[in-house]
Amino acid sequence: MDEAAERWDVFCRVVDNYGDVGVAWRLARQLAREHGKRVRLWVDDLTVLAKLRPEIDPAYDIASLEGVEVLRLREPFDVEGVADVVVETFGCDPPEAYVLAMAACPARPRWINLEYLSAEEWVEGSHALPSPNPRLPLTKHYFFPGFTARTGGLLREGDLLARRDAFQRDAPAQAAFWKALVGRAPPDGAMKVSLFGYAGAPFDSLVRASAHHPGPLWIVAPEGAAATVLRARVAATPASIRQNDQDGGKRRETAIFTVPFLPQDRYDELLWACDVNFVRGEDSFVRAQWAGRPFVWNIYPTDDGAHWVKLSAFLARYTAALDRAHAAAVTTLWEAWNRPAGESGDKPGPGMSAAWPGFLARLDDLKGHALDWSGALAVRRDLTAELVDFADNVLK
Ligand code: TRH
Repeated sequence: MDEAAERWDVFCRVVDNYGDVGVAWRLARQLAREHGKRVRLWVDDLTVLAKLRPEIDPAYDIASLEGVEVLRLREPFDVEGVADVVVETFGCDPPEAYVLAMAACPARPRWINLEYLSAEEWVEGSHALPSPNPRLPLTKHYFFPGFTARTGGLLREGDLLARRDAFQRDAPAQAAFWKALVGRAPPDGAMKVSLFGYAGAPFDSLVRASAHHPGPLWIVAPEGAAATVLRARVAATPASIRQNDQDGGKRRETAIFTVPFLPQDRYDELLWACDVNFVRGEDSFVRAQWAGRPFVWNIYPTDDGAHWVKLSAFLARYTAALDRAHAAAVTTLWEAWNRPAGESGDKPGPGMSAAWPGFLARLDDLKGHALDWSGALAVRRDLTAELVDFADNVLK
């Protein structure tokens, strides 16, 4: 550890699920590994980080992982030094005692709020704006991830695409991955689909709509809402049919695998190994784009319906280079996937039965598009590099 290196404190409070800490961990690791920063990552719920990084034992308040000091964020907070740069993720506010200590520093730390990702146009106008503290001599700056040059970009490790390409070119590595995950490699020509979504997504309808796929189709769901629905479905399927499902898809049936929640880096491999990825929230949504494979986004639903605007904004960008029929196939499936299930649970999905085969029928072209999309995004500097540049050259 370089004692002279710039100190960064990254704060994370887990509001729900995995994305808050998923993003905070990725950022902290990259700051340490690729930018040589001395990084402390403060997380209020280490059990969630432990799901993504099983090396973390949530029984302990402190751990060291990949050059990052991981600490439990608890209140009252004992301030042990203030960093040069302070990042709060998703407006989570550092503890009051820490903020007071920031204000008391002769050289005020640079304070950044890393916001949520959106493809909406207003993001460009809000990115990098200052927000002076009403009580203290401190200014916090908003930093918005995004898809355009006038936003903060997307998290992407320096070697990510090279590792992806190497894995996707390496058939034995993929076979070994599948064997370790589900006990065998998929049959030739199998369509592999990963499934991660929110409770209420029409998982059951997806399986039903897969039945007519002309070839073996594997659906793989890490532990969570999708796995719960699929497990119940498998349990309710007569044993004779289940036997067919388990034969590796040779008889063209859909094979369903529920697997444990994967460590975060292994989840990337699942995305790289699949032909279509159903993802959700924020971080898996971005990882699916870096996988360079067609994907379906289950957006985090909000009561006021604002998520539909966010979904449309992304779809408009993502489908802009597609012809009308391909764009419609993507949009129709994404809208069907995000439509809430009926009151009584996962009813036959409005539209999934047509939308999914329509999407699969265009998969070859959509694969090319997904790769082009990730290539176009990768031309931009990644979010961590943008953030370091912002801290060094704008805030200093
Ligand atoms: O878990 P999410 O729904 O997290 C969220 C919430 O929507 C939250 O409200 C929002 O604030 C936040 O995102 C930003 O979905 P997300 O963002 O995709 O995060 C999931 C993380 O879990 C991501 O880092 C990938 C990781 N993951 C694994 O490590 N292993 C797995 O097996 C799976 C399925 C996911």
